[in-house]
Amino acid sequence: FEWQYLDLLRQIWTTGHERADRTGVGTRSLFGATMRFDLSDNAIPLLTTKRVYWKAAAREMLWFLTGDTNIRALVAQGVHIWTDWPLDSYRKATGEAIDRDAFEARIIADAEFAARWGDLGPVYGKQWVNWPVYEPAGEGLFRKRPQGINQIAELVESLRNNPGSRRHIFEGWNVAELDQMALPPCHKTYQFFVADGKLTGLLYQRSCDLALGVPFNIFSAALIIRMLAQQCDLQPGELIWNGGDVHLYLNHRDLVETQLAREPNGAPKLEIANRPASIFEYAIDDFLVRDYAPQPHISAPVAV
Ligand code: THF
Repeated sequence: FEWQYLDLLRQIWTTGHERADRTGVGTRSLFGATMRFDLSDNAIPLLTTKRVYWKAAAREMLWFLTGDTNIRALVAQGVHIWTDWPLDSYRKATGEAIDRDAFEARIIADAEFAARWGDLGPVYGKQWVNWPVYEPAGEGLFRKRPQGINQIAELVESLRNNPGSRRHIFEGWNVAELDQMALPPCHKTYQFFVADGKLTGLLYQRSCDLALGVPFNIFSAALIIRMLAQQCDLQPGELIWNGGDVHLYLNHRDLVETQLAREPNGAPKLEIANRPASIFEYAIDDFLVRDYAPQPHISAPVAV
């Protein structure tokens, strides 16, 4: 499976369109790419040509499913992948030259500070499990219903009761709320397909940081397919990953060159050790990765 990723890495690094991007770092980009990963026999798309911290990705997925959008719960579990965005807004708003560790320490120690500075706005989790709904309140006014739509709960129901449906979708791109989000969703649309007792998932990702984000995103997408399959008594089928703007940041040169000099080794497996009563009750210890002997981690800066 991993050659698909490495081929895309090489292709974009050697032939991508070089352009200035929102972050000011500069990228090489390709528009439109597909990778397919077979998930049968517990196979999981976890890269072996560098260590990927899959537990951070799994914790992030569980955090999405709680509907939480504040980084506090992630930081408390040692997951730092969302810290840079709130940190950046805090620095810009206050002019304070606080470092990342000190910022995270305050997020943990001070609930009020976390509420003020740690929230990403109505990002993934909020839209997935509590998509806002407005109801008429008379005189042409509308009010927000206390509880929005839980797309994930509805998806589980539709997979169980109407497997042949062409509407097995959950969506993060709430057009009306994009301006309140720290970052509009990158992995924005998930669609599912049931055939021969197998569940296949397709992810459409509009913006793809191939070196840093995508290794997390493909693992997470495979994980939610596995969780949904288990909850719906289906076998895992495939993950189809569709990227829109797939790019490499110019400051990821060392990572790209190091990784392209390596070859994949082994085929990691994911076991799910428990079957909780619902999709919302998984815990990190339910996930066991086997046969994972990756080559060393390659660090690279994240563009904010
Ligand atoms: N913005 C950018 N520029 N890249 C992204 O990958 C990205 N994401 C999310 C939102 N915006 C993004 C955040 N997800 C890492 C991994 C995933 C992220 C953000 C950062 C990262 O830095 N990974 C490092 C270190 C991991 C660790 O310390 O645990 C790595 O080497 O994998 C894509 O969804």
